[in-house]
Amino acid sequence: MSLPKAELHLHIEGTLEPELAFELAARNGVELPYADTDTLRKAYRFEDLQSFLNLYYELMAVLRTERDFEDLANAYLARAAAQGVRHAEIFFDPQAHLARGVEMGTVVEGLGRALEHSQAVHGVSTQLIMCFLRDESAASALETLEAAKPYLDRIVGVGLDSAEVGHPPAKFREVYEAAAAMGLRRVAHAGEEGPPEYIVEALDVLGVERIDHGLRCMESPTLVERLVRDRVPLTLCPLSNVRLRTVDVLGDHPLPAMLDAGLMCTVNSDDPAYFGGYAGDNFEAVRVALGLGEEQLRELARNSFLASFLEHDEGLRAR
Ligand code: ES4
Ligand code: ZN
Repeated sequence: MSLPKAELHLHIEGTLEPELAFELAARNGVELPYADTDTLRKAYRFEDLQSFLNLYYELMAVLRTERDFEDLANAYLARAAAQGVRHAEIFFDPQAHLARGVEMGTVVEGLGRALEHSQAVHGVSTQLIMCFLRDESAASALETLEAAKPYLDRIVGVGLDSAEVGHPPAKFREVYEAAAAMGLRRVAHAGEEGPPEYIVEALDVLGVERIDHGLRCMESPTLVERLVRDRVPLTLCPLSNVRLRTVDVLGDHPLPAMLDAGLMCTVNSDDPAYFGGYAGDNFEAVRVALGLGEEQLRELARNSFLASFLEHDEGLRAR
């Protein structure tokens, strides 16, 4: 599906395909506990968010050098471009790398090398969003923000990801206040596995401009009303929801009901190497499984540019 679109919910570490994982493992002398790419791909069966995160963090062991991060981002951008992505706001998880002794500079400079030439090479404009791991402490998030200071010219905003339940947004009030004071934009995962109250907290306490996932807002009519009134964008990831069993089958996904309710929905790929598809694959999957028409698909694509952090005139150009 090559409708021009922006991708607003994409974890760069979640674009690590098995083939590249083995290539980087060999290059870095890292031993992977899987015989080959087929065996690894067979491990991509998840019970819930945590069972996915375990593998996601395990495979990061192969990412060690600037060149690794550059190769990872280039591979993603080529695939995204082929599926109509014109602009990508890319999440990365520095704490997961710092914990392995990989410095902030290695990650940001490596990704930056790919992103710098992305417009010319792939026809995709890009921005970086640094995520805090919500199952780590607020103090660790603050240290991470501090470590990012030399690289702020390359980072448009902050996000919040990893295991949601038991880690409400309010835990990160201070670090989000600091990020806002530094001129960073704010988003957060909320309402993926966590309750609607986490969405409210992300808006009220963290001051986020978009909600990543936000699926469970549908359990609260008053929250839906607020999200519609304030045009708060939701970055939905349909194939991710099925793979992580938030939704039983794609045909049961609430996207059509969400559009009917007037919510500002976008469709994104989350961790495409793990969940069975890139941005265009997600568009195509919802078109087929949910019977979305041309007008709804165009609305989703238009929303993606409107909800992006591009300036209005840049957004029109990317489209
Ligand atoms: C994630 Cl799907 C999802 N949810 C929360 N945190 C994540 N990190 C990478 N993918
Ligand atoms: Zn995500």
